[in-house]
Amino acid sequence: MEHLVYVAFGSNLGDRKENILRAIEEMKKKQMEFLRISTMYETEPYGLKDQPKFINCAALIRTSYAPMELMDMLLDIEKALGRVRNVKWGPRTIDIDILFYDHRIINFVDLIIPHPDLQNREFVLRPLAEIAPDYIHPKLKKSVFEMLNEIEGVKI
Ligand code: PH2
Ligand code: MG
Ligand code: MG
Repeated sequence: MEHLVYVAFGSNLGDRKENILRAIEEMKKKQMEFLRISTMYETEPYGLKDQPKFINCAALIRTSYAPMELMDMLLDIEKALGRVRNVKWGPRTIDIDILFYDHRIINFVDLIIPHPDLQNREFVLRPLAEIAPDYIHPKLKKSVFEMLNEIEGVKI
């Protein structure tokens, strides 16, 4: 079975664009097919503010991995690219998050999909709006475009 999955990339250490491009290459080697990739954006740090600026982008992939399997592979790729986890929300060479997995709602202990904070994150919604403005959040029942407009405070 093939699945459509939206993922978000973030990096704020080292060569940030190169880190994201390398993550994409590693994912391609593991049977994740890229259907769309957004522009890369430089963004102000969200949450923990005292850290370098990020590069963020989003992509749509097609894969046959189950959600947990996919998450494990993405964590392995993060490790292979030198990610060390210490500070929550702190600086990282690469972060790969699953935003949406088909239209499913998943609440495992260590994997929640849709990503639970995506509706509050402009650095996720702006690139996502380039590649999936009409995708409807399966829990909030709002499109990516609507969610982005809400946090921007922009009237349609
Ligand atoms: N990721 C975080 C915390 N803050 N800020 C920006 N701009 N971009 C990120 O990818 C990011 C963040 C934790 O995942
Ligand atoms: Mg993240
Ligand atoms: Mg993550």
